[in-house]
Amino acid sequence: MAVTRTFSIIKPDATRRNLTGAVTKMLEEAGLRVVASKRIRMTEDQARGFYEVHKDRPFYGELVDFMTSGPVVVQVLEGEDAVARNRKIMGATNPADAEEGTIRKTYAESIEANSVHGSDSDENAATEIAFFFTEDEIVG
Ligand code: IDP
Ligand code: MG
Repeated sequence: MAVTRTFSIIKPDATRRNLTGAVTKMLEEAGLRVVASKRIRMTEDQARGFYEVHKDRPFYGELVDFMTSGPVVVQVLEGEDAVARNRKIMGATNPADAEEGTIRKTYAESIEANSVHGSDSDENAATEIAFFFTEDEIVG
């Protein structure tokens, strides 16, 4: 299997509860390596742009409010089959449906405040990484 990259966000519900390290530890223990990381406060424009694919969903406005409600940690993760590996350790979108041992089962507060974002394809990972990082900020 090829070593690839994915994009992750530790969301405001997790940073508020001081879970940046705890979440990162679960990512690392799942075989992912943090090759870029920064703590930012997303602007409304950034959140709207990042979640553009969801603009027609009923929760879009609330999601933008949530993602700008506190600091987030944006990360590039590297590992074998990184997109699928990250989605597996994240767990289902709704923590009520997430498997035991996943980040969302362990830490998420709700379907919205679900602690982490992870890209859902290699193509989207590349787009999302480029949204927040320049190539020189990624050190493998
Ligand atoms: P994902 O994060 O598991 O890929 P998506 O369907 O891409 O899930 O949704 C993006 C984000 O939008 C979710 O992580 C969650 O924060 C929020 N979200 C998804 N569905 C709902 C909902 O039904 N109500 C409120 N927020 C939602
Ligand atoms: Mg998604």
